[in-house]
Amino acid sequence: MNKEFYPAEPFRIKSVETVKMISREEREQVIKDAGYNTFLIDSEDVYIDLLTDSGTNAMSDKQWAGMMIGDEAYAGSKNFKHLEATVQELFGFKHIVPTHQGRGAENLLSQIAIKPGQYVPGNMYFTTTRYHQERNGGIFVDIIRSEAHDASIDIPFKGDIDVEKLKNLIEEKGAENIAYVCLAVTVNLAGGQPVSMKNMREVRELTNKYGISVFYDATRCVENAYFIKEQEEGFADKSISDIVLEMFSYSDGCTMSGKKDCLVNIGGFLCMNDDDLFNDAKELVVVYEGMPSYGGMAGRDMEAMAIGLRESMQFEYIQHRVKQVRYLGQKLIEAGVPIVEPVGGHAVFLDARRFCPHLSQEQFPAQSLAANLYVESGVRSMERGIVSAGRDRKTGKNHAPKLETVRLTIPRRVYTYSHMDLVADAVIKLYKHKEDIKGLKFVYEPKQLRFFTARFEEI
Ligand code: PM9
Repeated sequence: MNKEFYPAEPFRIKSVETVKMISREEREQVIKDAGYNTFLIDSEDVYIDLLTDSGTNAMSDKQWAGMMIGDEAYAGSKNFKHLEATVQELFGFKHIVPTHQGRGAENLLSQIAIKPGQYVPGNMYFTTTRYHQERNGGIFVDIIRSEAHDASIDIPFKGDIDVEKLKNLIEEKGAENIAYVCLAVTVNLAGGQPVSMKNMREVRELTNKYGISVFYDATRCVENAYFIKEQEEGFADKSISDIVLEMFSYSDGCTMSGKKDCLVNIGGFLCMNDDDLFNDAKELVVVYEGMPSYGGMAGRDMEAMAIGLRESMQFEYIQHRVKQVRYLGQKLIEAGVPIVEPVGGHAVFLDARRFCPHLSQEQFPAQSLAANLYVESGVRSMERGIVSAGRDRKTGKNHAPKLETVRLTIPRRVYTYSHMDLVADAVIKLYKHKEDIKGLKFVYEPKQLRFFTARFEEI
């Protein structure tokens, strides 16, 4: 193992959940019954669940205590006031509109800020984000730096926007035809790659010149802030919350899936500074989510979110979080397993192109690799490649992303380094007989966000 310092868990365990491993024969049956889609496996049949870091967080004793002071009034909940004040203080935005989760916020923002035919440039797509942009007539354009599409290039801040690409797009299409810039911190599908503060400043400077808004996808903003503190010059002595505040000062608002960096199991919100946009969002939130003082969340959920967001900014927590993920990645790198480098904030991404060179992308190598890892070890992961990318709305052709990956996503405060060792051993074992991994074909392909419920069989 390399010399990097891996801190012990900065918490002790107060409540436990027993997990069990079913037999290999049972796992073979389970994956067949699930149509080779790890989303369709029952949680009880999973040993270590690395499907996602979304809503899988362990809450603290203080958050659980907060749940008991939920104010479940239909309107004007005091927990909303607490959440609102916390987000205003930590993110610096004027307005907050609560939603049931991140995609609820994406739905609202896309409806109020995109006119049909307008472009929405972003640093790589995210599934639900692009879905709502396109559903509202937006045209997504990927303007992430080119290196982000190459799994093996190990450089810091691989999530940065290519400012030249953004400038060219604005000049070619005209500023009035850009709805807003969508800047994700960190970039999930690039491997959880962070964006530098320098890049955020540059994007702000450029968009200010043209009068274009910038909305962040803030889902993993605290993880992004940790990378800035660790790797960007001038930030080593700054607190995580000061860095987060500066990050958002270069934007006009954000969408947030609270299920990640807010350390809760459900919830989200939309933020903005503009009063008119806030009014539009409030008019719409009652249609899709609920009153502007709960937006699909219970009072107790909002209380837990307010407490969790503050906890997430503690240095000891976020340092352990990012380094635990890095520990798993480092073990795989040292064993020669191909992964997306550098290791990002929330997950280790196996590079299925190099893991399964005997399969073409049309044979869904990442989908099959995830299914095989489950059979091998009871570890559940997720495909993030051609299946997740879906089809082009106009041409009906498959998007074929350069990154064809399997994501080993680490839930927050849930697993220990021993679990990481177990996962690494399972992946390394599978890599030794990777030629046995067969290709897949669709037997059921949903029209929307197909990766969630698609079914496959072996070729
Ligand atoms: N991310 C994830 O597992 C859960 C849904 S896809 C399996 O990574 C970003 C960057 C996300 C994200 C969800 C959402 C949507 C927006 N942006 O799931 O609706 O990673 O709360 O958030 C998932 P919600």
